[in-house]
Amino acid sequence: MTQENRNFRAGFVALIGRPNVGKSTIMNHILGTKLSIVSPKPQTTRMRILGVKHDKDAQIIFLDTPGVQKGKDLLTKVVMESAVGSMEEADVIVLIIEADKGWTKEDEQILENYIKKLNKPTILVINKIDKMKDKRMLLPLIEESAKKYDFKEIIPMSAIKGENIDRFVETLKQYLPPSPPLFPEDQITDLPLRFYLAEIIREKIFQNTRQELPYSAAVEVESIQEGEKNKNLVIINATIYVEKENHKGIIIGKKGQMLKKIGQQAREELQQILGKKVHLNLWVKVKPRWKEDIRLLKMLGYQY
Ligand code: GDP
Ligand code: MG
Ligand code: K
Repeated sequence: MTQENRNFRAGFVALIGRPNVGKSTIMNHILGTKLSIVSPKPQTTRMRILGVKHDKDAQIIFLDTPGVQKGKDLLTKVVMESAVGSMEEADVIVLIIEADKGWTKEDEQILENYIKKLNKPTILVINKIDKMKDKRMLLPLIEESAKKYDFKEIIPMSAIKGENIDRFVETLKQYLPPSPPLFPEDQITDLPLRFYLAEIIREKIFQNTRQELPYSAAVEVESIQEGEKNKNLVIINATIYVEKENHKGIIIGKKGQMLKKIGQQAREELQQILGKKVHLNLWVKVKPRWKEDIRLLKMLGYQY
């Protein structure tokens, strides 16, 4: 074993925080790819997405969790279980709060109900410092945070501007156990391609529709096939499930305009990801209470 190998570290990091604090943005910035979908609406992330950062001296495996949330339906329960599971699996927990909002009641609850109970090395990230009107408020917020818990480090950050991300990565490495790499170097996620592509399509629905609709939409990629004659072509068939008839109307839009726009945007991005020409066939189906359907949830990848 060389000196370099002996110093290598590898382990799991859970990014925890209420919806919209910037978990996906942080992970994507670190990985340099758009692995986790980002949107201005809360709860865009439903699945546990594993992203692997490969460095010379370490391998950091991120668990990008859905925001810790409340709700009675089965979907919420499954989502919560995966967030808790991530924390239990992790070597290091990262709690993220927002600089401009300070400690909210929900942040406090996550700290009390999960983090204090798990008692693992925890780093606090104070994200979105670019949104702070008065930068002098940062120091008091750091002091307030230090009193709440024995955080290993408190790191102010602007994920969107990339500020302090490098310092964050270096800090994380210090808390990972010595270990050989756990994943091959060319692998950046364990998320099956089918689910990843479905997430891209779902992101386009989010970005184009408003109000309560996106939360009731799910996407299933049914098949990914190579063109019979043209090997540079990929044919993707996907179904968008919604809970209500009027939601179907919104997604399809006047004269099918909305569905066309969603399809076009998704197709362009899928082509980039796959490096091939894509034919995307999208259907919209009404499935009342799909969030309660265990079989469908499994099919959509919400349960492992
Ligand atoms: P998640 O729900 O915790 O995964 O949050 P996302 O990563 O999806 O981010 C939610 C929203 O916050 C998106 O609109 C991001 O662009 C935005 N955001 C994330 N980080 C920052 C930041 O450092 N500064 C600002 N101004 N916005 C951010
Ligand atoms: Mg997210
Ligand atoms: K979000």
